[in-house]
Amino acid sequence: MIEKAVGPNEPLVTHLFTADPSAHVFEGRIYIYPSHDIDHDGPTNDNGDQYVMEDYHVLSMENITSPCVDHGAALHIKDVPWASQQMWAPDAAYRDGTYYLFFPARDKEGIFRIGVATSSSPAGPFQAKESYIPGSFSIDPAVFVDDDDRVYMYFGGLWGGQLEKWQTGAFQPDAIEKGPEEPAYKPRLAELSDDLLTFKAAPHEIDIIDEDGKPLLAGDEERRYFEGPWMHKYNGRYYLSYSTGSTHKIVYAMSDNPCGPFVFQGMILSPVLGWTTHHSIVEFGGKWYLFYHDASLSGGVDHLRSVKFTELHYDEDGRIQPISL
Ligand code: FUB
Repeated sequence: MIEKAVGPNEPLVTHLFTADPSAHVFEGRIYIYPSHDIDHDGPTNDNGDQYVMEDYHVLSMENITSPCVDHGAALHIKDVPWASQQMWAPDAAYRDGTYYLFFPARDKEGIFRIGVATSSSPAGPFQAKESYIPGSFSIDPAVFVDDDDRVYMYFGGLWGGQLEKWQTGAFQPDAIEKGPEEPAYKPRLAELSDDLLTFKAAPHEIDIIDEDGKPLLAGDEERRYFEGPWMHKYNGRYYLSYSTGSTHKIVYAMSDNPCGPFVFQGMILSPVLGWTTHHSIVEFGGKWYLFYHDASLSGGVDHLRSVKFTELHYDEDGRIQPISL
């Protein structure tokens, strides 16, 4: 389905609710890989039970002012042998003629895992692998291909995303939450194998520190990592951006190394309508864009969100100019 031309800060599509946009330029077009929000009568809670998504649709735009195309259902949970429910924020990557869709979902035991599906087209449809990536857990995979062709997956989300239940390296359903003075939970990083189907080694934590080199604390809710990581590179430096969750901001930290440590910098996007905030950053035609979601189209229903974009600017030191909508 093709809709009218899209402007900045307007829903890319209005016939679907979409969230968690991961934007990439493939074959000269902007492709957006969002979650597909659906309505239901079930509960809303901190466990994220309201996000009951069952499939993915791929969106694309010829350029930043053109209509947005919905390429239809690209992968349904009934076609993912290992998954039971909740297809949350996905991402995509390309290598050697194949497009890879990375996505989290709960396995048959209710534990979030990260799976892969492949296609010969960036628009799908995608064919899921039999099992999730061995050693994967939690949510929100963001896959970054570096200039040297090494491929990294950043992932992890608190609360519904279960990251705090993995502190020992094994899933602990009754894990005790950290106190506010303890170091914050950290996002995870794993380098992908050459075929992008497995991790080269077990995922490890990434350090996010303040300007004095101290780790951010769990009680520092204005700055600490919550979910929704994204990695991009600008002028040779690595930018790790993410959601602060309970304070509803998109913030970022910088490093000279894709593995960190990352030094906290500041806010990219102020809170939007709705509890969640989730974004991606992409360069197209020499300009930089922030793709994000909010719940304005549904009148504030947080599990019925819409993907939008806005232009992003850097200052001369490479700092991102904060956006307040
Ligand atoms: O869409 C479900 C979850 O909400 C995502 O995985 C999080 O990043 C948040 O946007």
